[in-house]
Amino acid sequence: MITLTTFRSVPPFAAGYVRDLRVRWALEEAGLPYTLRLIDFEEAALPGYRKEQPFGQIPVLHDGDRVLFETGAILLHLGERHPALLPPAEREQVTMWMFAALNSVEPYLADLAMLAMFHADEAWAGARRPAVEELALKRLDSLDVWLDGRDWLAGSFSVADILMVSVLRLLDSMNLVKRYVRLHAYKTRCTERPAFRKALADQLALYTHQPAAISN
Ligand SMILES: N[C@@H](CCC(=O)N[C@@H](CS)C(=O)NCC(=O)O)C(=O)O
Repeated sequence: MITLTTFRSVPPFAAGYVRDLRVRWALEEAGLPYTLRLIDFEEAALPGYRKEQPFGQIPVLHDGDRVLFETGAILLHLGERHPALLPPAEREQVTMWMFAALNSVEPYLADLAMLAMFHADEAWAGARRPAVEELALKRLDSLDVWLDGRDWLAGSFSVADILMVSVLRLLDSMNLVKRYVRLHAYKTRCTERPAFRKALADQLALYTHQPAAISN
C-alpha cells in the first residue's frame, strides 16, 4: 500500500511542477497504484508532520511501514524494489546520475529559474543574471555532450532520467534547453513517455482541472 503526500493546492505557477510529480512519474513507470494524502501548508508546519518531513515540505511517501522524505531518496527506494526504475546491473551509474541531477545540475538551473520567475524586474537580478545563466548553460552543454550516442543517462531508462528531466523542466519558460539538440531530444523522449504524461495529467487535474500541455 503506497501513499503519496502532497499539497492540497498550490499557486498557479507551480501546477505541473510540484515535486510529487517526480514520484508520481516513477510510480506510473513501475505500474504501482497509490493513493494521495493531501495536506495544507498549515498542516505541513505541524510538529506531527515534521516528524515525517523535518522541513515541512512535500513529497512524503508511505510504502507499507516505511516513511520517506526527499524525492531523491524516495526514487532510490522505489528503484531498489522495481527493476523497471533501476536495472540492478546499472545501479552505480544510475546512482551517480541521480546525485548529479540533484547536486551538480539542479542548483544552477534553480538559481536561474528563480531569477527569471520571481525577480525579473529587479536591478540586482539583472546584474546577476549573466553569470547565473552562464553557469546553467555550462551544465546543459555538458549534458548535451554526455548524451551523444545515448538515449538515457545510464544504460536504460531509470529514475536518474526522471530526476534529470524534472530538473530540466525548471527552465521550461526560458527555451534554453532547445539550444542543445541532443538534450532537447532526450527531454522530449522522456516527457513523451506515457507514464510522465499520466503523472502530469493527474497533477494538473488536481491543481487546475486543465488538461496537460507538455513543454519541451
Ligand atoms: N529537496 C526536497 C525539496 C522539496 C520541496 O522543495 N518541496 C516543495 C514543493 S515542490 C515544498 O514543499 N515547498 C514548501 C516549502 O518549502 O515550505 C525534495 O526533493 O523532496
